Amino acid sequence: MSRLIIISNRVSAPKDSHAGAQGGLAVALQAAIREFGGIWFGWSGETVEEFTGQINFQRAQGVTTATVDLEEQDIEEYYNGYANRTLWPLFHYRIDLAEYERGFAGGYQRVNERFADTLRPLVESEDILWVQDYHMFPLGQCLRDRGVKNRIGFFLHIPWPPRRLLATMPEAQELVRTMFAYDLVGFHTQEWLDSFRDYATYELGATVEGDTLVLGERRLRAIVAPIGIDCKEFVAGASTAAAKLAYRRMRDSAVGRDMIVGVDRLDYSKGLEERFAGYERFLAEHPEERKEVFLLQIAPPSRGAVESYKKIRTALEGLSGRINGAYADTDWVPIRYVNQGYPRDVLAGIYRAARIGLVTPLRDGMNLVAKEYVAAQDPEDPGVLILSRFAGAAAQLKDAVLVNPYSADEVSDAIMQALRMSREERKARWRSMMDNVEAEDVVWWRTLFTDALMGKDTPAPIPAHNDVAAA
Ligand code: GDG
Repeated sequence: MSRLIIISNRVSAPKDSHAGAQGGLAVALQAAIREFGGIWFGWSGETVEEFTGQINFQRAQGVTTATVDLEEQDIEEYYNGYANRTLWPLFHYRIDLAEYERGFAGGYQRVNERFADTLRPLVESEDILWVQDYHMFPLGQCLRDRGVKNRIGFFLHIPWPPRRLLATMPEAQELVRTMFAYDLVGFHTQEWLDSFRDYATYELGATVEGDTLVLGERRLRAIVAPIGIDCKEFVAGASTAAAKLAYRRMRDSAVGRDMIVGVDRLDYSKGLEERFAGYERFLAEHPEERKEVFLLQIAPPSRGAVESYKKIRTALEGLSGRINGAYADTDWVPIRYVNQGYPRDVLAGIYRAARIGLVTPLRDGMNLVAKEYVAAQDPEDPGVLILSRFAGAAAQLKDAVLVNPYSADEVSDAIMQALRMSREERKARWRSMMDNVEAEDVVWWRTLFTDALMGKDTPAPIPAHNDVAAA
C-alpha cells in the first residue's frame, strides 16, 4: 500500500494529553498517517543561524513527524512576509492590505525549494503526497523539478480570490502555472473552485474537461472538499467536567441574560469591527433589549509580528471601550472582550451556554467555529447560529441565520430574529445543521480527498456556477 506524506507549514505531533487538547484537523491528519503509514513534514517553528536541511524525526503514537528549522530571514520573508502579508490578505479579497515585495516572493520561493531539497530523499516511488495550504503553493513544482513523479495533491484552506483581484499580484500567473504540477487540487467550496478555474482558463488558457483542467501536458483535477470538525470528539468534549463547569460559570455570570458568543483568532478577515458595529446598532435600535443580552467575544491574538494585526487589536480595544462606555451601567457591561485562548472543552461549554453564536467573517475559507458551535448545543434547547454568507460554511449550514457581515442593520436584525426565535424553530434549524456537521466531518473530508488522490472515487463534472455562496 502507498504511504502518505503530508506536508504543511506547521506540524502537529500527537500529544499525550486527552484528545480534546488538539484541533480536529491535526487529529484527522495524524489518523491518516497512522492508516497509510508515512510522514508529516514541515517547519519546526524554530530558527537556526544557517539553514542545514537537517531533519528532526520524531515518532509518537504511531505517527512520524519530520521537521526542519529555518533561518530568521526565511521566516521574515516566507512566513511573516509572503504568506501573511501578501497571500493571506489577497486571498481574503483585501488587496488594500496586500504587500507586493520582490523580497517576500523570493524568500517564499527559496523556502519552498529548501523544503523540496529536504523532503526529496524521503520520498519513495509508491508514496502519495498531500500538500496543505497557501504557504506551499510552489512545492509541487519544486518537487517535480527534482524528479518526483509521484501523485501529489494540494488542499487550500483559505478562499481563492476572484481572478481580477488575483491579477494584481505580480507573481499570479507563475503561481497558478506551478499549481499544474499537482494531480489534484481541493477547495472548501464551489465558489473558490470557480474562481481558480476562471483564472486558469482566462489568464493561462487552460481548457476544461469535466472536473479536470488541462494546460499543455499537465492535467489537474479540481474538487470541492469542505472540511468538517471531529464532531464525535467535540460532542464528547461538551460533556466533560471542564465543559460543564465552564457552562455553569457562564450561565451564573449571565444572571438570566442571553449570551451572544464570538470566537475568532484576532484577524481582519473575521469581521470583528463590523460585528461590534452590528451589535452596537442592535443596542441603539432596541433599548428595551439592552440589559437582556451581552456579547462575549473571545479573540486570542495571532501573527503579532505583522503590523496590520497590531492595528486591528488597537481598533477593537477602542471600539469595545467606546461601546461599553456609551451603554454600560453599574450592573451590566454590553461587551466582554477577551484576548486569550481557552482549552477546547472549556470552549465547548461556553458555546453551549450561548443563546447565539455570532460568526460573521468578511471572508473565510470554511470557518470551523460555526460547526463547533452547532456541535456543542443542547439538542432540546439549542442556540441560534448567525453566520456570514461569505464564510465557506454557509454553503453547508443553510439553516443558520445568514447575514451580510458588512451590514450593521442585517446583523442587528439577525440578533433580534434569533432572540425571538421559538424553541421549535431553533430545534428544526439545529437538527438540519447538525445532520451536516455529523455526516461531513473531518474524517469524511480527509477520505474524500485521499480517495480522489488515489483515484478511488468517481469524478463528477464541475457545475457551471456555485448556487450558494455566489453573493
Ligand atoms: C483556516 C481558515 C478554515 C479559536 N480560539 C480558540 C480556539 N480556536 C480554534 C477554534 C477553531 C480554530 O481555532 C479556528 O478555525 P477557523 O476555521 O475558524 O479559522 P482559521 O484559523 O482562520 O483556519 C478557515 C480552517 O483553516 C480549516 O480549513 O476553516 O477558513 O481560515 O477550531 O475552535 N481553540 C482553543 N482555544 C481558543 O481560545 N483551544
